[in-house]
Amino acid sequence: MENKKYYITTPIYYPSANFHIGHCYTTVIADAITRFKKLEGYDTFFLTGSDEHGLKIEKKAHEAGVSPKEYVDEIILNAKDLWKSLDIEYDRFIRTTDSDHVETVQKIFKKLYDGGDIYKGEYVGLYCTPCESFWTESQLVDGKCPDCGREVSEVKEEAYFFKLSKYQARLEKYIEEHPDFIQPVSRKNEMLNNFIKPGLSDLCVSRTSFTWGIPVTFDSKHIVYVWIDALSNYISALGYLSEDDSKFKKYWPADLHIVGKEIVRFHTIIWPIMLMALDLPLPRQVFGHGWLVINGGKISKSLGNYKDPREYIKEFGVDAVRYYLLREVPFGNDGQFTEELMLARYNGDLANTLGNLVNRTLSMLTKYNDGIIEKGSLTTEYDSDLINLVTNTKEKVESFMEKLEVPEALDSIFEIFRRCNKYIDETTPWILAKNEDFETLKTVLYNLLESIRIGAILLSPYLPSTSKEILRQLNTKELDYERTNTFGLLEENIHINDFKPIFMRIDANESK
Ligand code: ME8
Repeated sequence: MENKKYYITTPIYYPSANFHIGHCYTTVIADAITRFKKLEGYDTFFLTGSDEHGLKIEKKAHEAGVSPKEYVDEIILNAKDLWKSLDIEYDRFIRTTDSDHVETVQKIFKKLYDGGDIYKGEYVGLYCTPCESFWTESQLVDGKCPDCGREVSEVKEEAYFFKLSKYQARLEKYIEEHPDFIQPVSRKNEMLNNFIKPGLSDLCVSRTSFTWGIPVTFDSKHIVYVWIDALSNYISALGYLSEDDSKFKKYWPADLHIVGKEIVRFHTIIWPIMLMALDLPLPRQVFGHGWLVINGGKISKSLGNYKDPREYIKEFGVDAVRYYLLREVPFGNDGQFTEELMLARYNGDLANTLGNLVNRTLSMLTKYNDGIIEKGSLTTEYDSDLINLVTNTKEKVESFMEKLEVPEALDSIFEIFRRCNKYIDETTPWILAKNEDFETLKTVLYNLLESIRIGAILLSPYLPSTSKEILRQLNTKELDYERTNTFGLLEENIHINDFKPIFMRIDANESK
């Protein structure tokens, strides 16, 4: 097979002991996309991690009476535990305190300085501490930070600047000529019209007012601005400018940076300009997704409208949480999160459509054919419609995934399960049994099981443990993704006797 590579990243998260379901969104999607690309035969690299420097962390550590490193070492475990509980399979969890990252950032800063793209000056500006962002007067909303609505304060300091202005025309041209670079298109227009075209000012990229950051090697009272530090993770993680840069050579440029909409600005202005200044190719795509919202507002710690995502996992199971995140939110737009919606998706799609189908079919196989899978010699008038739908699904899923339309991809797989349920109503196996039409009955059961097998393989990137469990219950060795457009590969004469319901209905009252 041709050596196809796929490099995908999430943002690196601020260390927190209070992750909410919104934080899980980017990571679950990135995980599903990675698993899907693997099925398609790509050599994938999936990067996530934590963004550990900055004044905010320094202050929190001080309040807790520990050093910033001790503080982050402790709470970083929370992220790793959360990703594990969500079945996230990353290739590297990078921490911006990792020594290889620190070294690379220092080399990047020096390289930009030596190349004349970073210069020394004096900064006077309005700074939002919680967001670690500088704003101009005109960007403020009612005199406050446009991102979080909090107070900004005037800061004056000797600082290094990065020549964003020098690259403005080049960036604008690049974005115009590469329509896929910023997606969805609404975000591309927003970046061009609201930020780039009005003019880019040089960016202040060092700080002297606090110390928790990466020191500038040639001027040690300065530390590197957190966003320069954080964005560099996408290449430092691969060994850029290090002794072993084989991963960098293999995987860069990134195929996809998935980020929340509020940080698209950093990823489509500062980051590409850093790469241009370093003479590196730009990522193929930055995708800005919407937020998970509760009653129209962002889920947030300060609003207190969130639960630890592990509580939902305990209640509904990991795949139910993954399913909700992947299915409910139109990619690119905001999506609602409520426990009622979660329960409705669980009972409707997972328990009724899928769980019940699998259990009912295996029970009928046990009852009507002693649990043995066999192809019958007679057919029904409904077979070809079912078979066509099932064998066309692989292509449909691939075309949705190509456009990152994950909910649509997942729904087209569930179309198989819905069609199977309809096929049961159409063929009425219990009547076939009563009439002793066993050859048709075997066909009907085989077609159902084969459709379920194909559906389960297609489901594996999204609901990995459910997929595995269904395939285990089917006792099949035919697991090849490439052949999921071929019907009839499920082995005959397999004996099935070890099965149990995969999703049990949950009563609304029980879930409280
Ligand atoms: O921004 N719905 O980190 P972060 C969907 N360290 N996504 C949400 C969300 C919600 N309710 N709440 C948060 C940072 N997110 C930086 C990134 S990258 C070089 C540095 C998403 O921990 C948010 O949009 O504040 C972002 O993509 C991610 O969680 C991390 O946010």
